[in-house]
Amino acid sequence: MKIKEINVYVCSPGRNFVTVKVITEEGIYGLGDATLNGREMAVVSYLQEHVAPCLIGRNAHDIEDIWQYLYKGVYWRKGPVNMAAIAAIDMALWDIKGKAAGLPVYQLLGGKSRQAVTLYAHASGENVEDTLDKTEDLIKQGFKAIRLQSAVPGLNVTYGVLGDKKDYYELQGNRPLPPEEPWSTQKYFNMIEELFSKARARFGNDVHLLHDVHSRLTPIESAKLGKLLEPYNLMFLEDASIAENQDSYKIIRHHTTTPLAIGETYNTIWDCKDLIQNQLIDYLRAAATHAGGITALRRMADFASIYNVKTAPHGAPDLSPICFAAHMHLNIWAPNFGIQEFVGLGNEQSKSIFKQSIEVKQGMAYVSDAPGLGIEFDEEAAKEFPYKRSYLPVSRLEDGTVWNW
Ligand code: GCO
Ligand code: MG
Repeated sequence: MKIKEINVYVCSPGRNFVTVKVITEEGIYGLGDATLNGREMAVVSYLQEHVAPCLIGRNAHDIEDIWQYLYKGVYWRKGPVNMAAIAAIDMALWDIKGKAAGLPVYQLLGGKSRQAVTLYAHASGENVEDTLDKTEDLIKQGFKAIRLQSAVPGLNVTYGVLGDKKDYYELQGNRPLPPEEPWSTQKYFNMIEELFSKARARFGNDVHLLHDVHSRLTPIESAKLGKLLEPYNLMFLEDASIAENQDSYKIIRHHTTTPLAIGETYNTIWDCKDLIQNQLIDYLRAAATHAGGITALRRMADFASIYNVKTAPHGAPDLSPICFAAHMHLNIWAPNFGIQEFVGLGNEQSKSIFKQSIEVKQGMAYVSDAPGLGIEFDEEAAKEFPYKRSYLPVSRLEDGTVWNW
């Protein structure tokens, strides 16, 4: 089954998505997501100029060989641009293989380990009470796990909080230059315990609670936070600290039994090998789009499984519905799947472009038996929403020092 053509599309139904379509001589095609938020066009050009020409005429069934060819074969390994490009091609090839076999991708991975995928939703509020009200709404909708974020009093903007924007699409829709946002660890610590103590008092112990620190703390501060939140029994604390130095998580681990999750920016297993092998984390949040696709995530999940680390794929709105579909197939298969982050199936514009076959009921997601990834991409609809340059914010401490966003 020879690859005949590879097309790359960028559309912006509220925010930018990079989509790859690999077409075979037989007419079977596959779709992949190559979205790298704030750096989209670098991946587009990498794919068009450097990847696509090498793949024309190759056998679309050779998923592993093509992965290795694009990873080992180019000499320049790793990196977010490179790995997003490999990821998109890889997803598209799994989509093709599934369509050719008449099977959903999860069947090719080994079949179902569970009937449905547990999701965690986001409650992000202007203050503690607002976050708790939103949590209550989500519990009423049937969600069993909820990530709580609240604006930090004294800071005019806080990560994850919508302000006057109606959704995450509007939040990032129009940022032709990176906005700057303040950070104060002290102000954050003044708010955070109240959020979780009030949540447990109001909702009891049955609902899973989670929290994303977004890498704002140093390891010893994360250790302190983990200890402080232990009584509130979090499912996990996400991105407590940056782990470029993977050993630094020993400091956090040494002090707290609060479970730790990390990995949404990781591009390869090498970013988290020590974290996993030394059992310094509990959940791996790597995303198919940023870590080399289904082939790479499957390998990471298997490696993690022998160290009791579960998977919890990134599910932010800057991953396209194609990535979400890829995650669903991995999630339904992976014996060590933990939980999937969920921010909805997209806004109306994105739903007009990406036709998802996943169903969400009572906080659980169900994958369909459609062959391949089970998602369609409407090229004509995509043309109505052209690319718009847009950036993630930059974070600064109150004295002006650049900090981790
Ligand atoms: C999450 C993430 C996102 C990121 C975003 C950056 O846990 O969902 O932290 O909200 O900020 O994906 O591009
Ligand atoms: Mg996160």
